[in-house]
Amino acid sequence: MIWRAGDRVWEFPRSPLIMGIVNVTPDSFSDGGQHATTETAVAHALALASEGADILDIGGESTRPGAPPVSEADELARVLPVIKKLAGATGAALSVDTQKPAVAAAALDAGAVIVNDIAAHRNNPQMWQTAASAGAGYVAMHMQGTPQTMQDAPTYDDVVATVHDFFGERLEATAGAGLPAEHVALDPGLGFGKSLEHNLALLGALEHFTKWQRPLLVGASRKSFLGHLTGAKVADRLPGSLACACRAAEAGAGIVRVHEVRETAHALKTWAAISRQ
Ligand code: 7PJ
Repeated sequence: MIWRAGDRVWEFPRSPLIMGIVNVTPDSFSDGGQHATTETAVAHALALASEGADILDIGGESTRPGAPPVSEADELARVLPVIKKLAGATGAALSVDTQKPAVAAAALDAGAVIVNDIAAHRNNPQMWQTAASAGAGYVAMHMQGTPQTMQDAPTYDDVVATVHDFFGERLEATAGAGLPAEHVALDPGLGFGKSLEHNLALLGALEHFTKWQRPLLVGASRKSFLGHLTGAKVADRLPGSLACACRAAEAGAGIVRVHEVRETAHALKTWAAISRQ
């Protein structure tokens, strides 16, 4: 199985690719906007790359529950300067975390090779066409509701079956928009319209989704369900995040999206050494 993203081609199975999170937002829940300026975001991104990030995921819109939407102009002003500075400055592949086709298009033009679309549930072929015409990689993430409302009372008859069927529908839709499956990665969207039980059920059932023969992206890093499990505040959720990264690796996930790259790389290296026994 391969994943194509611009000039990149990754082969799976392999130890999960590490996607390092670069927030360029003043209100991001987990780092309080400390990387809010272009310079600090670029420096943080380069540090993550040197710690072993294969991919840098650059986002200009906070998607924490209840966060206000950001205008296209503001989002572009946040992410584009960062992507422009990083293009050519790092060997890590650049990903743009956006729900807006225009932001995705500008980011791909500036050197990004992956569109990370947390709104993949919306029927917006424009996003898929944008990724297709750039030959980009595309992450289709499952979300119930919108970031404004998603955690109000998430309910499913069967969360695993729902996400599984969503993946199948999305693979059809993206192919229909001209984006071949080889460009698509699938993400259960932990925390996006999911209770603690839903997140645990999805993490426990990751193998189920390998049926689609596409890399799975798992983003558990620092999420609130880890706080609900352990009582840990956002800054103290690394242990839970690492447990999830190892679980993702065990299930054959292709990509883990994380805040702490160095620690994740060490945990996954250890996991890989054990799993070779
Ligand atoms: C995810 C994401 C995720 C993908 C965020 C946070 C919230 N993109 N963007 N998967 N989460 N693909 O980092 O806690 O889980 S923003």
